[in-house]
Amino acid sequence: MATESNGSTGNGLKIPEIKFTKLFINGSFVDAVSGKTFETVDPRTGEVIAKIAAGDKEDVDLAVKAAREAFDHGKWPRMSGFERGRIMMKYADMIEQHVDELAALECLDAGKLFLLNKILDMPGGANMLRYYAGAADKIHGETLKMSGQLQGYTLCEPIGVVGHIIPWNFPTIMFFLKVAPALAAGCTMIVKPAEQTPLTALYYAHLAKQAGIPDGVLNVVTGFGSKAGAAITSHMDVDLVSFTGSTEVGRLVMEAAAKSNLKPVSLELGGKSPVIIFDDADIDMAIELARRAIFFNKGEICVAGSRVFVQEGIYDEFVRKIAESSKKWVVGDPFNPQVDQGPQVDRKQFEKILSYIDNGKREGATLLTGGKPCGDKGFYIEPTIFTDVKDDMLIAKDEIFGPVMSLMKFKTIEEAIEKANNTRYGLAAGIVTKDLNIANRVSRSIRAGIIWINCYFAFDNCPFGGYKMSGFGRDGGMYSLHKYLQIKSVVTPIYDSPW
Ligand code: TXE
Repeated sequence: MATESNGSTGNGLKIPEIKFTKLFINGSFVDAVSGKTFETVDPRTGEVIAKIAAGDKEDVDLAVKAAREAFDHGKWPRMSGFERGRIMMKYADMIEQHVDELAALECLDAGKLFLLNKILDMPGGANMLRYYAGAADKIHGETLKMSGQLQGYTLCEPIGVVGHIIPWNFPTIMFFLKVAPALAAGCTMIVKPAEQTPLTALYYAHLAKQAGIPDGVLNVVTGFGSKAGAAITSHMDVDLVSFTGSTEVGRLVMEAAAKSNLKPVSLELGGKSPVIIFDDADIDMAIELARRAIFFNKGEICVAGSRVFVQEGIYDEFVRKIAESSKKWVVGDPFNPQVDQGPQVDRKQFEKILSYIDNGKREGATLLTGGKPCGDKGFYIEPTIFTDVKDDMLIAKDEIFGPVMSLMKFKTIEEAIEKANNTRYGLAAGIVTKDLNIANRVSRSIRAGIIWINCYFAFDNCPFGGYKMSGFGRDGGMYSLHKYLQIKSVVTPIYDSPW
């Protein structure tokens, strides 16, 4: 495992210049009213990358004022959907024109693999803009069948000023998963990126202006959750909050919305997703799927397949082979294209994961591989697998959000379904089998927002979100567009109608 200092990237790539560090309000980059800043840190080294404006209530007030003005009197909600779509397409093209710089920024700030940022995250963000751009001129209501001499129809109107609060694990994907449908709907907005990863969000604010999105439509307020985030959720003039983050903060978001103006909220929270592997599975494919399901993005992914259930007939072979395979998973500098896993996002997350690993050992699970930090600096952790995990152990119950797999054995389909559902979460599940009937039966029985059969992390434009304490509301697909729309019924009498 090798890490490089903050000056180089471990692959000869230049560290990108940090161009944007201030709040983006009403089309301009500005300091926080308080003048305060916070540090964003390189997880490869723990060194400070840049000081970023620390937005607070006063800054959120200014951003909401700009967004309100842009919504109530500005062009964006009033222009044709076609024209909004055209600007969004241009915005998407601009992301691709800056893909190397953006991929490097996200690698530096979040410890995410440079190569995957470049081929997945940035193009993914651009394609979300294109997907919803294509929908912007197809938003319409319906004609209602009404009794008597009445005519009725519905209008789909943008919901208004939206607050998007996003996490650090997919700074680009989360940004556009929320911003793209809201833009298409004609909303105006304030985005609060996570304090760990503010860099690309500020760059996207700059590109939005270049693409022609009018001032005030897209504002970015960087800062801490308890300050800038809380100010958004309790604001009387924010019409909707779309949140992705922890279950604990999800509760606070709902509470603040209830105590202020009863704004609707959508919450995409944590997960503890099962991967269920049946005896008839192609074992090598199942091992590859299972290890990617948990180690991809260093396990910092809400739909990570953190509980792996393997049927007893192939269990021993599976354990032997996955132990070998996880040793070939390369941990190191995320700028290096040979590396599979970079550092955890920050010290807090790093320590949280290590304390769960200690807990697993204390509670009697067997450590099959990994279990330790690696390297002499930065927040790197070995890919870790526990066997002999019991349902009631903390490592089987809590979202660890790190490269830690809990491996468990099952006998029957019924047992697999029961164990898979034995969690307070319900975000995703994976099923590996060649038997169509098993696949269909299990997918209908698992209480989770997305089920992958013989694949994992396949999203495209699927709507996804939670059952149970994984939250509610859907991001992705046309469902998400409707989250940002209001339905208004319009009724008129028709005099002397023959009907
Ligand atoms: O999340 P927070 P954290 C889970 C994962 C992780 C744990 C803690 O298990 O280990 O949460 O991560 C903003 N009002 N997920 O502490 O705090 C915050 O600034 C309004 C799963 O980083 O929930 C950031 O922008 N906003 C998850 C965002 O909420 C507040 C992704 C998420 O941060 C706020 C991330 C407040 N009072 C973590 N407090 C997923 N579902 O993908 C914080 N925030």
